[in-house]
Amino acid sequence: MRNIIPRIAAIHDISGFGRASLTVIIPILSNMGFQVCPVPTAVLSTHTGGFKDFQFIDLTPQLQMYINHWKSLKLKFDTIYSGFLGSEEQIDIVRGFFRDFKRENQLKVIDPVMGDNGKLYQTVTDGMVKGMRQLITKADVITPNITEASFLLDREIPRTITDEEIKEWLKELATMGPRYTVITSVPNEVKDKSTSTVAYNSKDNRYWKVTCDYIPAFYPGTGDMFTSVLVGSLMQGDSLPIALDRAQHFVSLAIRATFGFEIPHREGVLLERVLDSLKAPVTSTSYELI
Ligand code: PXL
Repeated sequence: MRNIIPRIAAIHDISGFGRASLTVIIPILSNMGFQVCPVPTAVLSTHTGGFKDFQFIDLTPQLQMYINHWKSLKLKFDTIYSGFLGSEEQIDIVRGFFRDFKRENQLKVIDPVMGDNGKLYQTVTDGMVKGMRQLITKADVITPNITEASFLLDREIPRTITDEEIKEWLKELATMGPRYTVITSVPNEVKDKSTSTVAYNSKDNRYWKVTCDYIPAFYPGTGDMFTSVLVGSLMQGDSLPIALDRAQHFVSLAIRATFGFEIPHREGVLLERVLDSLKAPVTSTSYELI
Protein backbone atom coordinates (compact mmCIF):
# COMPACT_ATOMS: atom_id res chain seq x y z
CA MET A 1 0.00 0.00 0.00
CA ARG A 2 1.35 3.42 -0.88
CA ASN A 3 1.29 6.23 1.64
CA ILE A 4 -1.67 8.52 0.80
CA ILE A 5 0.37 11.43 2.11
CA PRO A 6 4.04 10.91 1.16
CA ARG A 7 5.99 10.19 4.32
CA ILE A 8 9.40 11.41 5.47
CA ALA A 9 11.58 9.99 8.26
CA ALA A 10 13.41 13.05 9.62
CA ILE A 11 16.52 12.15 11.64
CA HIS A 12 17.54 15.36 13.43
CA ASP A 13 17.77 16.91 16.88
CA ILE A 14 15.01 18.95 18.43
CA SER A 15 16.20 22.29 19.80
CA GLY A 16 13.41 23.86 21.89
CA PHE A 17 14.24 27.49 21.18
CA GLY A 18 15.92 29.26 18.28
CA ARG A 19 14.19 27.97 15.13
CA ALA A 20 16.55 25.25 13.93
CA SER A 21 16.41 21.55 13.10
CA LEU A 22 13.04 19.81 13.67
CA THR A 23 11.24 23.00 14.75
CA VAL A 24 11.66 24.34 11.20
CA ILE A 25 11.83 21.08 9.26
CA ILE A 26 8.41 19.85 10.42
CA PRO A 27 6.42 23.04 9.65
CA ILE A 28 8.07 23.50 6.24
CA LEU A 29 7.58 19.94 5.01
CA SER A 30 4.10 19.54 6.44
CA ASN A 31 3.15 22.85 4.80
CA MET A 32 4.44 21.43 1.49
CA GLY A 33 2.11 18.45 1.86
CA PHE A 34 4.19 15.74 3.54
CA GLN A 35 3.93 13.72 6.74
CA VAL A 36 7.09 14.24 8.78
CA CYS A 37 7.97 11.50 11.26
CA PRO A 38 10.80 12.65 13.52
CA VAL A 39 13.63 10.42 14.73
CA PRO A 40 15.10 12.70 17.41
CA THR A 41 18.87 12.34 17.77
CA ALA A 42 19.15 14.71 20.73
CA VAL A 43 17.01 17.12 22.71
CA LEU A 44 18.49 20.57 23.34
CA SER A 45 17.03 23.50 25.23
CA THR A 46 18.29 25.73 22.39
CA HIS A 47 20.46 25.19 19.34
CA THR A 48 24.19 25.70 19.88
CA GLY A 49 24.61 28.84 17.72
CA GLY A 50 24.97 31.78 20.08
CA PHE A 51 23.63 30.26 23.32
CA LYS A 52 25.75 29.18 26.30
CA ASP A 53 24.88 26.63 28.98
CA PHE A 54 22.23 24.93 26.83
CA GLN A 55 20.95 21.52 27.91
CA PHE A 56 22.08 18.77 25.56
CA ILE A 57 20.36 15.42 26.04
CA ASP A 58 22.01 12.87 23.77
CA LEU A 59 19.44 10.22 22.79
CA THR A 60 22.00 7.67 21.53
CA PRO A 61 21.06 5.10 24.22
CA GLN A 62 17.37 5.23 23.25
CA LEU A 63 17.67 5.67 19.49
CA GLN A 64 17.94 2.05 18.38
CA MET A 65 14.93 0.97 20.49
CA TYR A 66 12.90 3.86 19.07
CA ILE A 67 13.81 2.69 15.56
CA ASN A 68 13.16 -0.98 16.44
CA HIS A 69 9.57 -0.09 17.29
CA TRP A 70 9.18 1.44 13.84
CA LYS A 71 10.71 -1.70 12.28
CA SER A 72 8.14 -3.84 14.08
CA LEU A 73 5.40 -1.58 12.71
CA LYS A 74 6.86 -2.06 9.17
CA LEU A 75 6.60 1.68 8.51
CA LYS A 76 7.32 2.74 4.93
CA PHE A 77 9.03 6.00 4.07
CA ASP A 78 9.07 7.75 0.72
CA THR A 79 12.02 9.86 1.88
CA ILE A 80 14.69 9.55 4.56
CA TYR A 81 16.25 12.87 5.49
CA SER A 82 18.99 13.06 8.14
CA GLY A 83 20.79 16.06 9.64
CA PHE A 84 22.33 16.94 13.02
CA LEU A 85 23.55 13.88 14.94
CA GLY A 86 24.19 13.68 18.67
CA SER A 87 27.24 11.38 18.77
CA GLU A 88 29.71 9.35 16.70
CA GLU A 89 27.80 6.12 17.47
CA GLN A 90 24.72 7.56 15.79
CA ILE A 91 26.49 7.40 12.41
CA ASP A 92 26.15 3.58 12.48
CA ILE A 93 22.57 3.77 13.73
CA VAL A 94 21.63 6.11 10.88
CA ARG A 95 23.42 3.89 8.36
CA GLY A 96 21.33 1.00 9.72
CA PHE A 97 18.16 3.07 9.33
CA PHE A 98 18.95 3.72 5.65
CA ARG A 99 19.58 -0.02 5.17
CA ASP A 100 16.53 -1.29 7.07
CA PHE A 101 13.99 1.15 5.65
CA LYS A 102 15.27 1.05 2.07
CA ARG A 103 12.56 1.06 -0.64
CA GLU A 104 12.37 1.46 -4.36
CA ASN A 105 12.14 5.05 -5.64
CA GLN A 106 12.95 6.36 -2.21
CA LEU A 107 14.76 9.69 -1.84
CA LYS A 108 17.72 9.52 0.57
CA VAL A 109 18.92 12.92 1.69
CA ILE A 110 21.82 13.61 4.03
CA ASP A 111 22.45 17.11 5.26
CA PRO A 112 25.89 16.65 6.87
CA VAL A 113 25.18 19.21 9.61
CA MET A 114 28.54 19.79 11.33
CA GLY A 115 29.41 23.47 11.34
CA ASP A 116 29.25 26.88 9.70
CA ASN A 117 31.29 30.07 9.29
CA GLY A 118 34.54 28.09 9.17
CA LYS A 119 34.02 26.18 12.43
CA LEU A 120 32.49 22.96 13.71
CA TYR A 121 29.48 23.29 16.05
CA GLN A 122 30.27 22.90 19.77
CA THR A 123 29.10 19.25 19.99
CA VAL A 124 30.69 17.99 16.74
CA THR A 125 33.92 15.95 17.01
CA ASP A 126 36.59 14.96 14.47
CA GLY A 127 35.27 11.39 14.67
CA MET A 128 31.85 12.64 13.55
CA VAL A 129 33.47 14.33 10.54
CA LYS A 130 35.18 11.04 9.58
CA GLY A 131 31.91 9.13 10.09
CA MET A 132 30.00 11.64 7.98
CA ARG A 133 32.43 11.06 5.07
CA GLN A 134 31.28 7.43 5.12
CA LEU A 135 27.59 8.14 5.72
CA ILE A 136 27.18 10.45 2.71
CA THR A 137 28.11 7.56 0.39
CA LYS A 138 24.59 6.21 1.12
CA ALA A 139 22.75 9.37 -0.01
CA ASP A 140 21.10 10.40 -3.27
CA VAL A 141 21.33 14.07 -2.27
CA ILE A 142 23.74 15.89 0.07
CA THR A 143 23.56 19.54 1.06
CA PRO A 144 26.68 20.70 2.94
CA ASN A 145 27.41 24.39 3.37
CA ILE A 146 30.88 25.55 2.26
CA THR A 147 32.33 24.90 5.74
CA GLU A 148 30.94 21.36 5.86
CA ALA A 149 32.06 20.69 2.28
CA SER A 150 35.60 21.72 3.19
CA PHE A 151 35.58 19.38 6.20
CA LEU A 152 34.23 16.53 4.07
CA LEU A 153 36.87 17.08 1.40
CA ASP A 154 39.65 18.02 3.83
CA ARG A 155 40.25 21.26 1.99
CA GLU A 156 40.94 24.79 3.25
CA ILE A 157 37.87 26.98 3.63
CA PRO A 158 38.22 29.58 0.87
CA ARG A 159 37.58 33.30 1.37
CA THR A 160 36.21 33.40 -2.15
CA ILE A 161 35.88 30.73 -4.82
CA THR A 162 35.48 30.71 -8.61
CA ASP A 163 32.83 28.77 -10.51
CA GLU A 164 35.50 26.46 -11.90
CA GLU A 165 36.83 25.66 -8.41
CA ILE A 166 33.42 25.03 -6.86
CA LYS A 167 32.54 22.73 -9.78
CA GLU A 168 35.60 20.66 -8.85
CA TRP A 169 34.40 20.47 -5.24
CA LEU A 170 30.95 19.34 -6.38
CA LYS A 171 32.40 16.70 -8.67
CA GLU A 172 34.70 15.37 -5.95
CA LEU A 173 31.76 15.08 -3.53
CA ALA A 174 29.78 13.30 -6.26
CA THR A 175 32.53 10.68 -6.60
CA MET A 176 31.73 9.74 -2.99
CA GLY A 177 28.28 8.54 -4.14
CA PRO A 178 25.42 11.06 -4.22
CA ARG A 179 23.56 11.68 -7.48
CA TYR A 180 22.87 15.32 -6.58
CA THR A 181 25.46 17.31 -4.66
CA VAL A 182 24.58 20.78 -3.42
CA ILE A 183 26.79 23.32 -1.64
CA THR A 184 25.30 26.36 0.12
CA SER A 185 26.79 29.67 1.35
CA VAL A 186 29.33 29.74 -1.47
CA PRO A 187 31.36 32.97 -1.27
CA ASN A 188 31.50 34.39 -4.78
CA GLU A 189 34.57 36.10 -6.17
CA VAL A 190 33.31 39.54 -5.14
CA LYS A 191 32.84 38.60 -1.51
CA ASP A 192 30.21 40.46 0.51
CA LYS A 193 28.21 41.29 -2.61
CA SER A 194 26.40 38.02 -3.18
CA THR A 195 26.29 34.40 -2.06
CA SER A 196 25.30 31.43 -4.09
CA THR A 197 24.12 27.90 -3.82
CA VAL A 198 25.39 25.46 -6.40
CA ALA A 199 24.33 21.98 -7.44
CA TYR A 200 25.62 19.16 -9.60
CA ASN A 201 23.67 16.34 -11.20
CA SER A 202 26.20 13.56 -11.79
CA LYS A 203 23.77 11.68 -14.03
CA ASP A 204 23.55 14.39 -16.68
CA ASN A 205 26.84 16.12 -15.75
CA ARG A 206 25.23 19.57 -15.38
CA TYR A 207 26.04 22.25 -12.80
CA TRP A 208 23.55 24.86 -11.54
CA LYS A 209 23.90 28.06 -9.58
CA VAL A 210 21.47 30.42 -7.85
CA THR A 211 22.80 33.75 -6.58
CA CYS A 212 21.23 36.13 -4.09
CA ASP A 213 22.26 39.53 -2.74
CA TYR A 214 24.42 39.11 0.31
CA ILE A 215 22.87 40.28 3.59
CA PRO A 216 25.38 41.01 6.36
CA ALA A 217 23.76 38.79 8.96
CA PHE A 218 23.91 35.16 10.00
CA TYR A 219 20.88 33.34 11.37
CA PRO A 220 21.10 29.76 12.69
CA GLY A 221 18.64 27.28 11.21
CA THR A 222 18.62 28.67 7.68
CA GLY A 223 20.52 25.61 6.40
CA ASP A 224 17.76 23.36 7.76
CA MET A 225 15.16 25.54 6.05
CA PHE A 226 17.08 25.39 2.78
CA THR A 227 17.35 21.61 2.73
CA SER A 228 13.73 21.15 3.83
CA VAL A 229 12.44 23.24 0.91
CA LEU A 230 14.82 21.44 -1.47
CA VAL A 231 13.54 18.05 -0.25
CA GLY A 232 9.88 19.14 -0.46
CA SER A 233 10.36 20.58 -3.92
CA LEU A 234 12.08 17.42 -5.27
CA MET A 235 9.28 15.33 -3.71
CA GLN A 236 6.73 17.53 -5.48
CA GLY A 237 8.43 16.57 -8.75
CA ASP A 238 10.52 19.67 -9.44
CA SER A 239 13.83 19.51 -11.30
CA LEU A 240 17.10 20.04 -9.41
CA PRO A 241 17.57 23.68 -10.56
CA ILE A 242 13.97 24.60 -9.67
CA ALA A 243 14.31 22.97 -6.25
CA LEU A 244 17.59 24.83 -5.72
CA ASP A 245 15.94 28.08 -6.78
CA ARG A 246 12.91 27.65 -4.52
CA ALA A 247 15.04 26.72 -1.51
CA GLN A 248 17.47 29.60 -1.95
CA HIS A 249 14.75 32.20 -2.54
CA PHE A 250 12.71 30.98 0.43
CA VAL A 251 15.70 31.40 2.75
CA SER A 252 16.45 34.86 1.31
CA LEU A 253 12.84 35.91 1.82
CA ALA A 254 12.90 34.66 5.42
CA ILE A 255 16.12 36.57 6.12
CA ARG A 256 14.74 39.73 4.53
CA ALA A 257 11.51 39.41 6.53
CA THR A 258 13.64 39.37 9.70
CA PHE A 259 16.58 41.67 9.00
CA GLY A 260 14.65 44.95 9.45
CA PHE A 261 13.72 44.06 13.02
CA GLU A 262 16.09 44.30 15.97
CA ILE A 263 15.76 40.69 17.00
CA PRO A 264 18.77 38.73 18.31
CA HIS A 265 20.03 36.66 15.40
CA ARG A 266 20.25 33.57 17.57
CA GLU A 267 16.42 33.46 17.64
CA GLY A 268 16.48 32.58 13.95
CA VAL A 269 14.41 33.99 11.09
CA LEU A 270 10.70 34.78 11.19
CA LEU A 271 9.67 31.55 9.52
CA GLU A 272 6.02 31.98 10.49
CA ARG A 273 5.84 35.20 8.41
CA VAL A 274 6.92 33.51 5.18
CA LEU A 275 5.76 29.92 5.50
CA ASP A 276 2.68 30.46 3.32
CA SER A 277 4.83 31.54 0.38
CA LEU A 278 5.74 27.88 -0.10
CA LYS A 279 2.20 27.28 -1.34
CA ALA A 280 2.54 29.80 -4.17
CA PRO A 281 3.22 28.56 -7.70
CA VAL A 282 6.67 29.29 -9.12
CA THR A 283 6.36 32.36 -11.34
CA SER A 284 9.99 33.36 -11.77
CA THR A 285 13.37 31.71 -11.46
CA SER A 286 16.96 32.88 -11.55
CA TYR A 287 19.04 29.73 -11.84
CA GLU A 288 21.98 29.58 -14.22
CA LEU A 289 23.85 26.74 -15.84
CA ILE A 290 27.53 27.04 -14.97
O1 PXL B 1 20.87 24.33 12.06
C1 PXL B 1 21.77 23.38 12.33
C2 PXL B 1 21.77 22.98 13.77
C3 PXL B 1 21.07 21.85 14.14
N1 PXL B 1 21.04 21.42 15.42
C4 PXL B 1 21.70 22.07 16.38
C5 PXL B 1 22.42 23.21 16.07
C6 PXL B 1 22.45 23.69 14.74
C7 PXL B 1 23.17 24.91 14.40
O2 PXL B 1 23.66 25.65 15.20
O3 PXL B 1 23.08 23.87 17.03
C8 PXL B 1 21.65 21.58 17.76
